[in-house]
Amino acid sequence: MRNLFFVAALMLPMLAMAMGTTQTVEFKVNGNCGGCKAAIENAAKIEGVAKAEWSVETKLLSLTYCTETVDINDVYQKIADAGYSSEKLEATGAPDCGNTEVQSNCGSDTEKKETTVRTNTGGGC
Ligand SMILES: [Cu+2]
Repeated sequence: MRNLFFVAALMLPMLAMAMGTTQTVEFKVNGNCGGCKAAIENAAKIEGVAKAEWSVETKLLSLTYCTETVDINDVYQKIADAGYSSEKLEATGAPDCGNTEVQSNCGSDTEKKETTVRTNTGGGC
């Protein structure tokens, strides 16, 4: 019984490592309106992403994801595919945010301002 406990205690950290950790990063995505917000967040929410929140004011996307299941480059790609440039990747098409009035401005801001990427290591995932 004691042996079993010892093995379990030894296995737990290994298991946590294999399962990856939860990380939160912040990076700039060029959007303009509430429709952009929905489109960006929707594009960023691939499998393994726990939370994607984009701010109209700061243009920063806060992304919480599992390092084991998510390749962050896939998220950049999805956002670019949706028509939005990020500081990592240029948009591949025009955004469809549903806001026809400001659509000409949405996603077209190509200013590439490097922003601080904050990384918090959370629990296992
Ligand atoms: Cu928009």
